[in-house]
Amino acid sequence: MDDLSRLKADFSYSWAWFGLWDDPENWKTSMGNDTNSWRWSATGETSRTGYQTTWFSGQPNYAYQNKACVEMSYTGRWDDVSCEGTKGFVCYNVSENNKKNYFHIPTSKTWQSAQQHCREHFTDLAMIENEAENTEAFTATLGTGWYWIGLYRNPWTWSDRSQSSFRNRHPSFKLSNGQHCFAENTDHEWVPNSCGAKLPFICHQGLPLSYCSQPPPRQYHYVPTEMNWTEARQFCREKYTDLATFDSMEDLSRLKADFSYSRAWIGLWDDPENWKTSMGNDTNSWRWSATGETSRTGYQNWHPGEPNDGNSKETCVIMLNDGLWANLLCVWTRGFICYNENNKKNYFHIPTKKKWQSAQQHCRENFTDLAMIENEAENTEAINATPGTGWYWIGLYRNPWHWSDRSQSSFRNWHPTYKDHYYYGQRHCVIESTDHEWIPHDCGNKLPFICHQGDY
Ligand SMILES: [Ca+2]
Ligand SMILES: [Ca+2]
Repeated sequence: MDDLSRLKADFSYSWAWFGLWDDPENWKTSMGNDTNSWRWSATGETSRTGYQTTWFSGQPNYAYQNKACVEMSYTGRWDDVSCEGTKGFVCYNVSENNKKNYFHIPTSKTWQSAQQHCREHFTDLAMIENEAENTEAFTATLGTGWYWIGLYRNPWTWSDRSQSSFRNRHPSFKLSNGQHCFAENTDHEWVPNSCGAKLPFICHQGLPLSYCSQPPPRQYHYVPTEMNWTEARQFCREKYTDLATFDSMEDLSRLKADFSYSRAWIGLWDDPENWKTSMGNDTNSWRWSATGETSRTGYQNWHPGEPNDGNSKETCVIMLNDGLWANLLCVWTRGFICYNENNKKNYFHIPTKKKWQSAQQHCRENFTDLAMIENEAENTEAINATPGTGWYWIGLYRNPWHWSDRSQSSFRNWHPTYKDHYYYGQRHCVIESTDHEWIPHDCGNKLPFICHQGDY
């Protein structure tokens, strides 16, 4: 209520959105894995197998007030209903050979009382993880009524994934099918509404308290099994968090292999998918100097065979004399094309030969930036601004390398030979030496590797 007392709108409104909702994605079509997904009473967790029987027509629909509980119908199909109703139920035991046995209890009880009864006399309310078990559970019943099983869910989650259980319902709070988002009135009382309705809304700034305590540092694990980079990543993701990410020399100082090795994979790579075949939208994709962002239109005009690996990381782009593009080492000196933007882009050829970065600086001081080109017409205008007899820098570039776990860490510890982006060729994955210095390497080689566990 403290939070609600701090709310103050500076315009008049009758209803406003806030972050509570019951995303149907997590329970309508699948056995999801979110806080508002279906769970089994015996484990308190979402389904391990993902099994769900055919639901009764139009179900699950969640059109009541509180926790949702599941009943098995006279045909064996499932329906979600209010947990407060009373009916017979199905308990289960697990036998020595790990087989579930189901027992029908005809006494009418609420879901929670049924759960208590099953927990006292059996393992729990029926857990059903495949079609055969559903048939057995159904066979245990009389097949003439409705019977509780152990499936339930706690509806509603916060958009920012906070765990807050605080609720302030409007006195006449009532759910209707299809109302999955919450609005508050001027008394800050909450009612469900159809998410598509247009309303003003309340945002919040600041992290939940749980974010304030620093999580424990990443744990590193050397794995002696030799795998290629992709296999190693798969292994790390299954057993730990991901292939190793590093933020600092301190991270490196914590590395300790318990077997001898000469080179090991780490999580740094330069996935060619993001820059070889398209303009891409990843951290290592092509970007325009003027925006620092990947292309808004996706327009590209690469020369056949470009962009390529060359013998190095060619991360700057030139326009050839026919208007086609090629990637090139940024340290070459070339003339270049700047542009100004006033409603329409105007292109200017500067014949002075400069490295890409100096060309960028010149354009930024005298024009808008190095040429940004977002469609065919602009490309024609840019090449027409030049004599068309040489190669000219344009504003396209990229930052190679990113972390497998998508961490933003810019920490690098390259082996001295590889600092300047030479001698890379088709080596898109990174190994570390026993001195923890980094070297680009062919992703297909089989090597030991380092996984990490934890986010920091
Ligand atoms: Ca229902
Ligand atoms: Ca090239």
